Amino acid sequence: MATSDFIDECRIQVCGGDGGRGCASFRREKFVPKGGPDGGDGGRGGSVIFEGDEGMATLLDTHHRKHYRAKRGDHGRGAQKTGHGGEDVVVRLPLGTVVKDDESGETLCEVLKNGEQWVAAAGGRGGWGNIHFATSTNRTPREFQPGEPGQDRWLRLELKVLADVGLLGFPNAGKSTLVSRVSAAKPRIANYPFTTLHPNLGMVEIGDTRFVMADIPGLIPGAHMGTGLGDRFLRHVERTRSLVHLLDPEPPLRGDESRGLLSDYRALRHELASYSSDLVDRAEIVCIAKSDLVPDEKRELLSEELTNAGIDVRWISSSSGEGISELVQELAKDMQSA
Ligand SMILES: Nc1nc2c(ncn2[C@@H]2O[C@H](COP(=O)(O)OP(=O)(O)OP(=O)(O)O)[C@@H](O)[C@H]2O)c(=O)[nH]1
Ligand SMILES: [Mg+2]
Repeated sequence: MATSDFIDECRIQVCGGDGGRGCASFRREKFVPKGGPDGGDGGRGGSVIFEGDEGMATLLDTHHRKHYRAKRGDHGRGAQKTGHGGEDVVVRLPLGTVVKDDESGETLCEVLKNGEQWVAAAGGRGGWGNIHFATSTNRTPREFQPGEPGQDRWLRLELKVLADVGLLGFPNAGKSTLVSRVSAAKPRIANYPFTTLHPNLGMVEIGDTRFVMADIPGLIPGAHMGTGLGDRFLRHVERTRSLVHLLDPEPPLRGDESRGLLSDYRALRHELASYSSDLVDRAEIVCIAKSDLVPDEKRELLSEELTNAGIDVRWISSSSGEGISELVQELAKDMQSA
């Protein structure tokens, strides 16, 4: 998917159709000069309906087309004919879409299942025809009701991809490389930060177990407040069951004083905690990536500040394969026990 095609936020207007007007008419029969009322009811306006579609991966469609209006109901007619209902408009959305009221920010619905429907804007009820207004004292009522207006509102759509495992790390830590190693996903990989600009999902299969791993763009300090769009990226790992945190040994190896494994780890945990208490409590596996680049004699030096701080780390390399199958097996075990 081209980067510009991945859209995970948009605002749209949804309007249900108005109900049709009720009818005021009287029966006409031979030899009956003044028949009773026979005006039918107006038809119901169509609704705008959201439907989950597992084949969609982005909010691109709703980003381009912002207004959805269902048809109005037909007016009632004589001879007790009810107007036809207006046609519904079905808007298909990717699974994982959160629907919020644009004004209040309140979450109204989460689209999680394929085919699941939700009424985004209800059509208005049709008005009553004059047959409903006949009484013992008024046998020739001329009253009828107008149709009710359809619901009209602005909604905010936010996509949170559905994945079991989320990959976290600073830019360039090797997240995309890992997902490409353990799944068939082919994300862009390059030796500079911010290569990944939108989440990539990879399906990992091991024995009978399958799970989805989400590679997100790299995070930097301030991510929870939106620095580097971090808050938008963190949203995509909110629904995961566990996290894999990749630490990049390259900066400390080349003597970059501003970056160390423990300080990187803490900086990222700080972002998680500031973003959501849920995320910081989620099960996580901490890995030092690119182990093939670290000479044996430097391993202990690099890992000991983490182990001294009580952080359980493992070494992995998407190049040599070290630690990869153990990691995948452990994640699979977590999935089975969940
Ligand atoms: N030697 C070695 N290089 C690796 C390994 N994993 C990743 N790399 C390299 O590290 C660089 C960054 O890899 P990416 O997978 O693009 O990193 P990322 O974390 O997805 O980066 P962003 O998308 O920018 O956040 C690339 O040049 C990779 O080839 C590894 O296990 N060993
Ligand atoms: Mg990447």
